[in-house]
Amino acid sequence: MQSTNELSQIVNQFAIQGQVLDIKPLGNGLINDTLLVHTDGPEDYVLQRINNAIFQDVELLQHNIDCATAHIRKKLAGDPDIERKVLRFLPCKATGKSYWTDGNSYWRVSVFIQGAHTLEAVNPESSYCAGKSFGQFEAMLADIPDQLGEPIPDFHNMELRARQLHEAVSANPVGRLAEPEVQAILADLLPFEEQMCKAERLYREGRLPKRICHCDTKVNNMLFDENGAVLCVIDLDTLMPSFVFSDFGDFLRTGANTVAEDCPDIDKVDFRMDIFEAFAKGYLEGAGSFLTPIEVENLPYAACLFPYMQAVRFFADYINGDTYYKIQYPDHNLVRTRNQVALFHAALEKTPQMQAIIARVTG
Ligand code: GN1
Ligand code: MG
Repeated sequence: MQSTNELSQIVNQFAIQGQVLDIKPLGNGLINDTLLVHTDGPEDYVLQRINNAIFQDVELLQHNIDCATAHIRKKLAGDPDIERKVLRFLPCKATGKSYWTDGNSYWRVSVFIQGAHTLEAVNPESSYCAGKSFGQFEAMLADIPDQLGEPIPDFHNMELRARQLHEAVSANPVGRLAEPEVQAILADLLPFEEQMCKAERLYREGRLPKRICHCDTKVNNMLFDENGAVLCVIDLDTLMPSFVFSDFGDFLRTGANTVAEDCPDIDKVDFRMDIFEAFAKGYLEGAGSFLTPIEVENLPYAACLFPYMQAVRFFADYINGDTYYKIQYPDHNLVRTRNQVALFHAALEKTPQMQAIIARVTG
C-alpha cells in the first residue's frame, strides 16, 4: 500500500473540500482496498482502490454506480437525510469522471456517511429493516431508464460457478486435489449441482426475469443508523441485472448464519429461522409489488443457493491456489468452504419451514 503522502495525492485528484489530515484502513472487504480519509473540511471521505484484476471494466462499473446513485437520489429528493441514504462519489478534477487512474490502479472517492455503522451480525429487528431496505432498493431501481451492464459477467450464474469448479478440479494447479478433505467436499457438493442451477433453467424457459440487483447484500454492506434502521446500501460494485434471489439469498447467507462465514468451528454453524422470517417479511413488504409468484415461491431456494454458490466459489479458489479472495492464513478458503457447506445443509433441511413462512407472510 502507498504511503499516506502518496494516498493523499490520489485523494487530491478529486474535488474534495478541505485538506487531508490522515488516512487509515476501513472495513474488511475481500476484494477492494478501502480507506477512511479524515479532513479538516466539512466532510470525510472513503478512498477505494478498485481491484481491477477482478473488475476489469471500471468504466462500466462506475457507469452503473453513477446511474443508480443518480436515480435513487431523484427518488429521495426532499428527504432531509438524503446525504446519508445514498452514496455520493466525487468527480475527478481532470476528467469529471467518478474514478481516477494512475495508469496502474483505479481509485474513487465517496463522501463518508457520518453517524452510521456496519454490523457483522444482525438480530430479527435489524434483519426486518434490512429486508425492507433491500426490497425498496430493488423497487427504486426497477424503473431505471439507463442500460446497466454486468461488471463481472454472469456473476451469480450458478452454471458458470459450477463450471469454474470443474475447471479448477481438472487443472488442479497446486495439487490440492490430493487432500482427502478436498475429495470429501467435492463428493458432498456435486450431487446438488443440478438442483442448484434451477434459476438458470427458469430464466431460459422465460419464466424468471432479471432485474437490477445489488448482488453483494452481505450484512456488512449496509449502513445502519443510531436506531438500528438501515440508512444506506453500500458496496455497489456488483450492481447489475440478476435474479432477485441474489439479494435475498446473499443477505441470509451472512445474516442467518449463527457464526461468521469463516468460523472454523462448523458445529456452531446453523441457519437461523428467526432471521429468515424477519428478513423475508421486510423484503416482501419492501419489494412486494413487483415480484412475480415464481420469484416469491423460490425464495427458500435462494436461501439455499447462496451458501451453496459461495461454497463452490471459495472451494474453487482454494483448489486454484487462492488467487481470488484475500486470505489471512493458508487454508482460509478451505475453512470458509467448510463453513458454507455446513450452512447450505442447514438451510436445505429447513426448506419446508421456510416455505411455510413465505406462505404465511404472503397469505
Ligand atoms: C466478496 O468485496 P466483498 O468482501 O464485499 C465477493 C462476494 C462474496 C464475498 C464473500 C466481487 O465481497 O461475491 O460473496 O466476498 N465479491 C466479489 O465474503 O466477488
Ligand atoms: Mg463489502
